[in-house]
Amino acid sequence: MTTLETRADALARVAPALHRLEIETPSWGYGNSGTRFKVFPQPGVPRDPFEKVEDAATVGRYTGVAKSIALHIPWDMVDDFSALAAFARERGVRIGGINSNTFQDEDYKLGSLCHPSAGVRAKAIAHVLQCCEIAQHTSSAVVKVWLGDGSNYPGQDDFRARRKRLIDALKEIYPALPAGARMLLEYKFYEPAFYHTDVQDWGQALTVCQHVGERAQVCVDTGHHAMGVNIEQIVAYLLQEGRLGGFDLNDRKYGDGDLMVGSLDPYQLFRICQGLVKAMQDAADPVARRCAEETVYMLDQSHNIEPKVPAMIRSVMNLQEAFAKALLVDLDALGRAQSDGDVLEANRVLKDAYDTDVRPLLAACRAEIGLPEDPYRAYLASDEQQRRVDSRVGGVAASWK
Ligand code: RM4
Ligand code: MN
Repeated sequence: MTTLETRADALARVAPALHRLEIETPSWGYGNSGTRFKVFPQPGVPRDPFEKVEDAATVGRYTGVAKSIALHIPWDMVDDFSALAAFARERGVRIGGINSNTFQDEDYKLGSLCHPSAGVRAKAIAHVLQCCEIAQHTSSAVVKVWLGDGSNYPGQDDFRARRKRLIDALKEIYPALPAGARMLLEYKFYEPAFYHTDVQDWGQALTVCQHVGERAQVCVDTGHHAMGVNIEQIVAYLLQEGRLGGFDLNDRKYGDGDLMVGSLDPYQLFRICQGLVKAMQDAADPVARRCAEETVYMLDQSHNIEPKVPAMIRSVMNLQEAFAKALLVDLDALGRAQSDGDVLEANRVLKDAYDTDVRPLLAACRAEIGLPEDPYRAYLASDEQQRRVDSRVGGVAASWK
């Protein structure tokens, strides 16, 4: 924002884009979770996918932008997915991406889609095909594949052979995607495998997608990189290739921390958003522009010690703040500074936008459409949490394992 710009100008510029920004929350972020050391249960957490949908709908109601919930199969298995989708619709949310899970079955010890045995690969393929079928019932536009595949010791398996198995498997699955739906392939640099991971980074994910088909795209989980990796640069290149499918958003200090997005490094989140906002307005690069417009913003977070619904609300607000700041970047001034080679001015333009306190602006945007100005405080002041604790007694609380 330039110093001359008024709050009304800023509001007019930022509000339409902010109202359009849709954020997907993950079903697993509402259940109990923890580390491999301990899962700490909380009272009032959902006991089944329907109650997870209720929580997602609550986040949607308070924030106005969390309009879909991602499912994880088999964690969210139900008998009738069309009924779950209808239940969601009645509460004002959609079923979003269907996340496959090929990392928790005994058979997957040596991998799933990359496994040396054709039998195990067939089982993993059948699972992802089942996810495609579920996507059909829920009208989901995304089927996501994240693999725990890899090896622990040098010599354990052959890199190229495994990659070929993966490409062949995804090619077999691809035609089963619902019409217009996309396959998102997510990378992670290590874990659970410690020596090599089959889809370890964005380049590996991208080249596999290129073999599979146009609608195979890369998912960037912000927690899945080595320290210091320039994620906004990766995002820029994936946009340019038209292959950025979506984000799994979270934050972390070290490994895959699954902390609230923007809680540790909001400046990095801002830089990522800035690349997206710029691409959305880039008439000279229609591929990047379209790709940015279709990018899915999903939160991939597990709330281990913090209350879950308010953590989700805060995460949504953090992302909105990063986006609002990105929208305030004066792109003309930035472009001029870049072509003049004015290093300091270019950086100032970015930093000025980042340093703007956008919270009053966001409060005004929300008020404009009848939402609470501060969704987090409004939720805390309501009886929502108590009602959950009182009504969700008995049964088994949903948990990530
Ligand atoms: C993985 C990856 C996937 C998520 C699972 C729970 O590390 O991030 O996206 O579905 O965790
Ligand atoms: Mn993820």
